Amino acid sequence: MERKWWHEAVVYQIYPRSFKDTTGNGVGDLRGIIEKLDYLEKLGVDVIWLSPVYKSPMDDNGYDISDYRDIAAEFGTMEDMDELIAQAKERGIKIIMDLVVNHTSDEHPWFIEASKSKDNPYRDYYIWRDPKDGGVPNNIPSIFSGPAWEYDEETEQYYFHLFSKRQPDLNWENPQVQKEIHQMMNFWLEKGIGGFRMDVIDLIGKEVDQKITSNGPRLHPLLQEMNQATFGNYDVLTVGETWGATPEIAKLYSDPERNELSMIFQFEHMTLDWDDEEGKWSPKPLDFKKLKKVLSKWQTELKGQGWNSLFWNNHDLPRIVSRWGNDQEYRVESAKMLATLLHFMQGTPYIYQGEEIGMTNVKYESIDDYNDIEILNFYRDNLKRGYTHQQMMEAIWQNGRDNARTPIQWDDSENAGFTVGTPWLKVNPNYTEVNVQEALNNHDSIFYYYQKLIRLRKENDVIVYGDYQLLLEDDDSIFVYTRNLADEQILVIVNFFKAEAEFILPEDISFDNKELLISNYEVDEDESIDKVELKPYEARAYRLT
Ligand code: TEU
Repeated sequence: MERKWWHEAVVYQIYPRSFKDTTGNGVGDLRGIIEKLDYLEKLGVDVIWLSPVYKSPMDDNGYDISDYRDIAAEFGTMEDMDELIAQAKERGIKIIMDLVVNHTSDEHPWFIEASKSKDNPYRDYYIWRDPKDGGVPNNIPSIFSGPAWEYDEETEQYYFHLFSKRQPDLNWENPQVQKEIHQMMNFWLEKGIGGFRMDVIDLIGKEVDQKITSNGPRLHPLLQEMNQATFGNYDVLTVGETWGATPEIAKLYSDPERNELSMIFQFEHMTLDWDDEEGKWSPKPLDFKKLKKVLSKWQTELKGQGWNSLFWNNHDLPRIVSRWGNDQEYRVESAKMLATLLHFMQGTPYIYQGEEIGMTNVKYESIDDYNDIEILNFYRDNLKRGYTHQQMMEAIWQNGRDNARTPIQWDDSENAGFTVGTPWLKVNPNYTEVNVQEALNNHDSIFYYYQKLIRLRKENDVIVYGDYQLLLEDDDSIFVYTRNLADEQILVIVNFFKAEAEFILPEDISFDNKELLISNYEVDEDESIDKVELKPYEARAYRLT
């Protein structure tokens, strides 16, 4: 496979609303990001994925766009955006934009026009259907609760929305829609951005009358056309968000021969502790062996025919240290363990803001302290269905999206140094202990551990290109794998749990020399690894030659 710059890159996701406020309005902004570029350069990342900053009524915090070519006033101006791109470039950092084109905001001029009448030239930019038997055209549900259809009194038809009713789905069967989106993408590419993260891109080939929403028949042709008309003409990174992808589907997107995307985000490992039917609001315990199996399957299946993205977190998911680590006694050790496990795998690693200092989930008592539309809709609808407040709060504490969206904890001053005003979402009360300033002052911090992982990837081709092999598949508590390239081998050993565990070196691993690359406890370099007693959440990586 031809080598690409993004094979070797590490990406950092910024959720701008929660990153750094410079105006005192309680909302993070572009100037706040510019101010923190030196921090990101120090961490060593190559790319920033910027969650949406476009003009938006913020029904879904920017994933509802009313003008793709303008910046939301609360985030700044287009001049700020241009400066961010330029200043990042000076530090060798590329900016990738969030491309949200499954839907727009209901305040987008296209939708305002489309709603005016059945024969408006923009009507067909969206998906409209007549009522059926006096009700919804069919029973497709919205991902944010309730039906995916909203009735428009004025024109006596329903329009389709897979997310909130203020996020009407675009009609991708309309060539005019395709053309407008392609032009908009080129507008951004011409500014010199590093690529796109493509929001719910697996939904654009939908056929609503067939009740097909994801992976529809038109999806891959649409992406190939998009590639040709836009980013295929640039050397950029494209990553599609695709919740239902299997490795087979992933190859359709990311096999270089097919000219679609660089890679996708797959979520198979991220839903292992969700109920098969009820989903995230009904969590179940993680099956650790299944996690090993799933991650390893993705490693081996895409080899040579696609490319993985590696992530534990994003703005929709709970904080990994609270989810599968230990956010109390072993917060630092377990955060480093999880980082080790992921960063030695093959693929492009994504770090979500705050992950590099081990930020944790929050537990607010009152529903009024939450902001996310998904949380609020779930709460409202399930209260009606007879669930108790306590039941729902437990689910929200565990899997609510606001866990990831609390403001970044910069220091131990009021509001964690995020804003001098009132933050739009409450700051996690642990900011006096967990914050960037503390991390930068402490050489054993999670921050410096991530910095080292990033550096190791830059210095060792085997981490980027080596073959992956899972070892000790049936072990209940440790995750062990190797990466191999020519005569080099990396051995990663991780105890996933709090209880101590024993590692015994498999017989087929042989070497003359070993070098400890990184570990989250003090380790004697000369210690034999034939048999190791692993401490709680202990992680080590060796280079064997
Ligand atoms: O997420 C897609 C999506 O399906 C999520 O809403 C997900 O289902 C849910 O959070 C997990 O239960 C993308 C964006 O990442 C998300 O922030 C947006 O709200 C959504 O699309 C709509 O644009």
